[in-house]
Amino acid sequence: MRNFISFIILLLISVNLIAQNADHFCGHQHVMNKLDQINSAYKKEFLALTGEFKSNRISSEFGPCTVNVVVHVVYFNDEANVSDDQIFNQIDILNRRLNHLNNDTSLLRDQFLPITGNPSGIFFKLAEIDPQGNPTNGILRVPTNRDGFGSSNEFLSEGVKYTSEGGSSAWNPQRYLNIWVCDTKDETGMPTVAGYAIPPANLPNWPGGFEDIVDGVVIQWEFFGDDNDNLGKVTVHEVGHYFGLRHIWGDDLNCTGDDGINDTPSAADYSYFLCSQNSNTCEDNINGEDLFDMVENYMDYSFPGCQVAFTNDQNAFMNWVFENYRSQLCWDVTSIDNLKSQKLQLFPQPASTFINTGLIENKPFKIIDISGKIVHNGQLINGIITWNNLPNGLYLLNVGENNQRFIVINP
Ligand SMILES: [Ca+2]
Ligand SMILES: [Ca+2]
Ligand SMILES: [Ca+2]
Ligand SMILES: [Zn+2]
Repeated sequence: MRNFISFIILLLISVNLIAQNADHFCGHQHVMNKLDQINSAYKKEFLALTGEFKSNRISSEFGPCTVNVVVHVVYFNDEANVSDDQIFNQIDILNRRLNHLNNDTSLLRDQFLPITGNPSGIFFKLAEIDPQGNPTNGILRVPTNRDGFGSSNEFLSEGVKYTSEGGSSAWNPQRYLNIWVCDTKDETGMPTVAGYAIPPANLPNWPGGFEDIVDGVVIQWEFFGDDNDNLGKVTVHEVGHYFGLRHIWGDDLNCTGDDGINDTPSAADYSYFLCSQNSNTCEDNINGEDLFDMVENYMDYSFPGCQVAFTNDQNAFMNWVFENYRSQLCWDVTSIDNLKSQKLQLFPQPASTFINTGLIENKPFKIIDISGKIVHNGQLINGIITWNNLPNGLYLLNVGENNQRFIVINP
């Protein structure tokens, strides 16, 4: 093990080489493992979600709709204070690559043409209004005295999401896709990952216990934008995870692992950052064909230069997650007044430890039980109310002029 770790450290002496090492590439497995530790049903519930999609989906029809993005550039050295141009560039890459509008789709082999071409319908723009309703350019530049947010026993860099920990606190994750661009390096001086994503907290594959984990995307700063060997693909890959996608090889070393998506060919393993066109490690039947391992897919670990597509089903899955669980990310300046005066949209229901109001402003609230007694009050945080102990029952939530009933059932 020690030799292996030394090997990894040697391998990582050049930061560009992170992209050549699976453990240090995308933190998805670390995220999955962390969530599975907190809730052992996590992976099982994830499979239930993809099963629900498979049986209910007809086509991806939501949108097009534009996600409001806030980029937190949290920098220790000036070089990590990435330029506005690189930020604009990364947003453009997301728009193109999630909608099959990139100009390198000719790299797709013919056999993948029938399963690609549809857009996700998900577009991105830097936010123009902040959570207080003030104009913004959607970019927060935050100097920090922390030279890295990772640690060797905790691959994730969650501290970057909190101003109190030297990072930059999230804007309401119901209303904004938060992207943190930072240094994930640990005590050894090496970045722990190129990036990772936490999916939205109200996905059905995100059961109780995770409401304290702020969703969004974290990117090692050298990988942001296209002025690097990665060409902005890490962020595309992580936004894929953010909308619920998994790795196409199923995160195992055989053909059993399933990403839950019908039209992505299974693969025994990831593609070792190569672009090999002759690899067909698992037999599958996709529209009657046994397709090659799809190195062209953003959710593989293949050579970034050959990653040019999501499949139609991957795009439809992201669209379905967006429509059913994240449609509040999509709003524009003209609707800001509507958002401020909107009705409560309480979920999940029944609730057990928290409820999301869908509100954009952090207003005071009261929870009143059936006898008329106020049992909990305070201020909304990112539109969410949490509590320690509310007995099972029916409650009334009051926020300003709005009143709505909800049910609590403790598991
Ligand atoms: Ca598949
Ligand atoms: Ca596999
Ligand atoms: Ca195959
Ligand atoms: Zn990944």
